[in-house]
Amino acid sequence: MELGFLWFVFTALIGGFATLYGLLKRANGWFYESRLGEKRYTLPPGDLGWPLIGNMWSFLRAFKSTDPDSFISSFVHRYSRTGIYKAFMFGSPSIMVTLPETCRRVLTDDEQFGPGWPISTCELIGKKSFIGISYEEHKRLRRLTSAPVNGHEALSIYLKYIEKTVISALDKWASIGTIEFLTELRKLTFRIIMYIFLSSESDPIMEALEREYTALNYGIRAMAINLPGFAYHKALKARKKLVAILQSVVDERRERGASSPPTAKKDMMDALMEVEDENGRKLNDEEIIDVMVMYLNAGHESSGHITMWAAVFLQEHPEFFQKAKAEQEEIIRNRPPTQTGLSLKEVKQMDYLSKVIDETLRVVNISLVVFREAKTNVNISGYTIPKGWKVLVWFRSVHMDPEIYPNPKEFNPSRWEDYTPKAGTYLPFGAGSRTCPGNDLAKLEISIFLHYFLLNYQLERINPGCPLRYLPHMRHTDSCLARIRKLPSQSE
Ligand code: HEM
Ligand SMILES: *[C@@H]1O[C@H](CO)[C@@H](O)[C@H](O)[C@H]1NC(C)=O
Ligand SMILES: CC(=O)N[C@H]1CO[C@H](CO)[C@@H](O)[C@@H]1O
Repeated sequence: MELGFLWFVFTALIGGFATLYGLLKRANGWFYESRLGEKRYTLPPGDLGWPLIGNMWSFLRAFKSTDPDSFISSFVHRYSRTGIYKAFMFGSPSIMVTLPETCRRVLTDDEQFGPGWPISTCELIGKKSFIGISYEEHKRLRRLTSAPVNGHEALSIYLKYIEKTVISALDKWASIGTIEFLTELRKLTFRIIMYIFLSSESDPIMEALEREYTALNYGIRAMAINLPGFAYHKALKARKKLVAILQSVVDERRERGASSPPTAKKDMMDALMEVEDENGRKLNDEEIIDVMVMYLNAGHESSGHITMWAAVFLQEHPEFFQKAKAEQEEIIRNRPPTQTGLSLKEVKQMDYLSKVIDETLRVVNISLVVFREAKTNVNISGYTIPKGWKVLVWFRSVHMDPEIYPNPKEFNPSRWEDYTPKAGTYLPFGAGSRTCPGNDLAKLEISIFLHYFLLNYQLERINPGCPLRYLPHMRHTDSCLARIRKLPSQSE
């Protein structure tokens, strides 16, 4: 009797918890889907996870593990290879697209999709940067700002500066001994982008700014918790400092304004301060600063990473290293005796090196995902993307798809020989109207670096813990210690 009652209470409790668990697990789905009416029945497969956190727990767990792709593969396993799934990410109901056709469709359709970065990211990058402004404004500012860094011809102006900076950095590292490789590379790429955008070469300013950017980037990849001690909080503080520094530059230029000779060299900051729209309106300080904050960040962070991985991959694959080096030696051999240093023409002849970089961009998958938002209800392959939902364009799954790239995790530049990727299957710089405007600059920088690295140096990774995986929060790769050794007597 007694026992029977206890047993009853026990099963009731278990049953209660199970029901509560089941209810909670579905609550998020019900909450966001029920308001869609009939459309809810044509949503792609997937699940919206738990209330408030959605699928973020499994996302973060996967990305802290050794197999980040387990996050997407769990969707593929549960719901089959539809390439389009519903989920709840970064605080919003979202649709994730993971196949070439769907990724490309979303990226190239400006009518139906606008930028959709999480509010926390906009707060850090800037509401008046490219991810926060209107379609027309974006188009105008993009035209203005991308010309100076787009196309190899425009870049020939910067080639000499990049070359000089690369040579002296490598030389310095070789004399120091052990360095934090990624940190040093970020400083190098930052110096280059500062020169192009701000004509600045002052070391103290550069180091201070670069430090703030490092904090900013940790914050972009962390949970948006604005409490002391958390990465996001530190990132907001870093942004404030960046804005203050850039504001002082704007102020100084406005003051100098009329007095400077019209022949003085103009950089990106000058261009932004001068531009007017069709109504004669100029950009205000906030707009100028947000665009600069964005460009200076986008313009060094990824390039630094890719350069590091390219060097590491080459060093770890002697056969590719030798092949790439032979190509660079050939370039030097064919050089007219009167020429000093690299020319743009030579960079264009670096066929094999270009494949090494393409392959690095594919494998390293640094830009894992970009965000859009549906402006209307969209029908993609028979599924509805509801108006207002986020769309996560998951490049990484495309680059790691074994049906497109056999043995995808293997670094193998030769896969690019006589191979042109089909539309949408290679997206390291995105696609459509928001394709990375710095893609040529990035490739140029990396090529120049690898040219001198291959010819004269060798890399030695020191701490065995230095991981080969890429984590969205990059502390681990930062501490990748390395030694750059100069090879005895080689041509410069
Ligand atoms: C290897 C290095 C780089 C990689 C992998 C990379 C990747 C990307 C990707 C995937 C996007 C598209 C984002 C989207 O669709 O929302 C993008 C946008 C952008 N990138 Fe890069 N990027 C690199 C280097 C650079 C450099 C050197 C610059 C500076 C000139 C730069 C400036 C930008 C800007 C301003 C945008 C925003 C464009 C827009 O929204 O219209 N990036 N980048
Ligand atoms: C999407 O478009 C296809 C082809 O036009 C159509 O057959 C399908 O019913 C549409 N689906 C939805 C959910 O609107
Ligand atoms: C260099 C690097 O981080 N590559 C990663 C890209 O994604 C694959 C698939 O998960 C990882 O295995 C690689 O380590």
